[in-house]
Amino acid sequence: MVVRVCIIGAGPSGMSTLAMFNKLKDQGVECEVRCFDKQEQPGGLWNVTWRTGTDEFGEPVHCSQYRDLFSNGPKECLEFPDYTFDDHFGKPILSCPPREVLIDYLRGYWKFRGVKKEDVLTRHVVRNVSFDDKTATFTVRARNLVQGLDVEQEFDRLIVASGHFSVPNVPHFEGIETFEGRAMHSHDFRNAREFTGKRILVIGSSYSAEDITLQLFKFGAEQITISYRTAKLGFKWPENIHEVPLLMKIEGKTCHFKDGTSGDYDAIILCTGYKHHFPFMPPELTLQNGNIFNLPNLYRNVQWYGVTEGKKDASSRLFYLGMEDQFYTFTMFMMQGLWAASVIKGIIQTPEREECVEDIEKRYAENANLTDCFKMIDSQTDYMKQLSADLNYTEVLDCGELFYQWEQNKHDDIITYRDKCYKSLYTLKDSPVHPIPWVKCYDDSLEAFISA
Ligand code: NA7
Repeated sequence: MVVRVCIIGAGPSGMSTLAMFNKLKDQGVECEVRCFDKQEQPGGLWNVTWRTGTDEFGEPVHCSQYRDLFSNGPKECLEFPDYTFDDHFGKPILSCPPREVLIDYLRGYWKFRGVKKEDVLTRHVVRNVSFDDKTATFTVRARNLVQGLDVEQEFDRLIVASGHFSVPNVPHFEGIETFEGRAMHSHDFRNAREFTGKRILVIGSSYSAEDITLQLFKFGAEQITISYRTAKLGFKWPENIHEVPLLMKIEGKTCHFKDGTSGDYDAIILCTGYKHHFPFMPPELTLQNGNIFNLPNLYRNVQWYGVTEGKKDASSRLFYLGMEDQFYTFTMFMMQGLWAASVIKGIIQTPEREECVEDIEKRYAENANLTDCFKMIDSQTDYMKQLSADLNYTEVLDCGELFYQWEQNKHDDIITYRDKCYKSLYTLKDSPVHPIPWVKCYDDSLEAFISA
């Protein structure tokens, strides 16, 4: 019997899973894999567009990236053991490359693993999924956006890999309706040049707030204030950047903060994160959580068990990929894809439900201990080791030390941390140094970066 597998989403997670099904093609049960994606080409968030709001088909724009985005972590922390950056580019490249370099590398990896264009039905948006308890099958209905027609197909397994950094979390602040400037979410941020010479209020204190602040600084914003809810980012900022407690109220152009201070701004950028959002899934099979490391209802953060209120099982046949908060990225998605493919093909066995549920609950409770970035790094490193152990995977994937170095470099100097070099786990070579420091590097093209 051939197992029919559906993957929703052709970003780094979905494409890695296709790659891993290829890798395992001669092992275990035969599978027929179909992947749907609403965008014009695979790549998920790594496809950038100028569009915001809705796309040319009236669908919500997936993109949350922007022009001039350079990796905010070393490429050595996301390098595939079986296909290094040196393999792809034919020479050593710098540690924090721009977006185009990273998507080019991903494309190279997918090709290396034999994923073909026709493996993904692009411009197909999944509208509805239902699960039949009796037959343990999923019915997936997708709209062919180009032809305006629906396709419906039955599957034995479902892998949801549609991402969770695409649907913005947009809190309300008193007076924002009458703010006399531009108010927007980071999801719609495309080009820092729009803010040159302006006074900007950034709300939030995580990666989007940090990187958008740096982009604004690089492109000459006059003044940037970062307003945090829980904790400061705490870097040594240049003098025109400072951090204040949470925004309480807006009057005209004036923003009032929790510590009693206030200031006038030309724009407010909400860097307040994203939502798990799967409108095509039945509610009882829908993952709903904030951006945390150990997710509820998912064994190994991947295989669904309907444990929490209102949820139900899907005969262990439903998988979510790439839905946790992340230090590890491409390699973690690859390992999750390998894990899911190995379970589906019967190459590895998972424990009985009771043991899986116990493990999910234990890991979920551990979120409370993840109180600083080093604990988070250690926890996700342990998770990678756990996946490796399940799969008997012997390549080294432990980037704990690299992440520690990276955190240290950021805290030493947030403006220059991207100019540092890191050693590849696989080639054991240090990356070269960029001839132009990141803060002065205005050409983010692949060509410019590779020839630098
Ligand atoms: P994150 O990492 O999920 O962070 C969301 C931030 O938004 C975090 O600092 C939150 O503060 C803040 N937040 C959320 N709701 C509010 C309200 N109501 N008021 C003030 N602040 C709020 O999302 P990012 O977009 O920064 O990063 C997403 C991914 O993009 C990241 O993993 C990288 O891979 C790139 P809190 O700390 O919870 O108080």
